[in-house]
Amino acid sequence: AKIEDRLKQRIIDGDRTGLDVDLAAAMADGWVPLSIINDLLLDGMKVVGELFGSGKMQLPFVLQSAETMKAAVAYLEPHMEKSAGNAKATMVLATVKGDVHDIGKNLVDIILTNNGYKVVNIGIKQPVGEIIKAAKEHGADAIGMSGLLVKSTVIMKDNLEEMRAQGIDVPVLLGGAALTRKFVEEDCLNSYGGSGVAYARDAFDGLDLMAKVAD
Ligand code: B1M
Repeated sequence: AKIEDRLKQRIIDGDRTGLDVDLAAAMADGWVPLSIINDLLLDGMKVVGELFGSGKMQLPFVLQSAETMKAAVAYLEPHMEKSAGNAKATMVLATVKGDVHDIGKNLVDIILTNNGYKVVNIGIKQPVGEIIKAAKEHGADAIGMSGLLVKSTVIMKDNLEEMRAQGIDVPVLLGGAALTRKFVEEDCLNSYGGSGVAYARDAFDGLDLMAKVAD
């Protein structure tokens, strides 16, 4: 099979044996690391999501796919283009309470970091208190919340209310597969106000929004 198809299939199969060799071959073919992730590997992850959602794939196999994705991103990360210089702005980033999905969050981290932002990535399953604490401690210019479960969208909205109650007033970026722009821009905005809430469809959207914050 072509290298492109092989890489996508590796994510679907959770097949890490020889992954590095294929990734190196794709780069040698002219693929840049970010395109490998966005155009090939995430395509595979989409299939995994569909198979899992329709009951054709069991959770342990989804986990293997996720591990393969993580290994690929870890391999590619040092090869990504980086912009040097001082941190333009700081984001505190977390996956919300009750949610373990972190591949998207970590991509946001990598892309912002490689573009000169400071990211304080506090991990998964983070209660709002921890997010607020980190934001204060690090003087965050923005807060990013990620969550993939439908129930995470409700938690994000609650978090915004708690942040407002605690006097947090920096832009908040929300991302993750279960969110919609409408939910963020209508329902969530009402829960926060102040510096505003923005919806990021993908990690690059997140980068554009951070650029506005840093302006
Ligand atoms: Co889970 N899972 N999972 N899972 N899993 C989903 C999300 C699901 C849609 C699958 C499905 O049913 N089709 C479904 C949710 C359904 C729902 O809520 N209605 C689901 C479920 C049900 C579950 C469990 C409940 C299963 C169970 O235990 N029975 C369980 C939940 C555990 C928990 O959280 N408490 C669970 C567990 C897992 C694994 C551990 C096996 C694994 C996660 C491993 C890990 O992350 N370390 C996993 C995976 C891999 C998925 C799918 C297949 C893929 C997710 C992924 O990594 N995508 C997923 C299917 C899907 O999403 N359609 C699914 C790639 C990633 C790059 O995309 O994170 O969306 P994503 O990030 C994107 C954008 O959303 C955006 O940028 C990224 C792209 O550039 N983005 C941001 C994300 N965060 C952002 C933040 C920003 C900006 C942009 O700024 C702050």
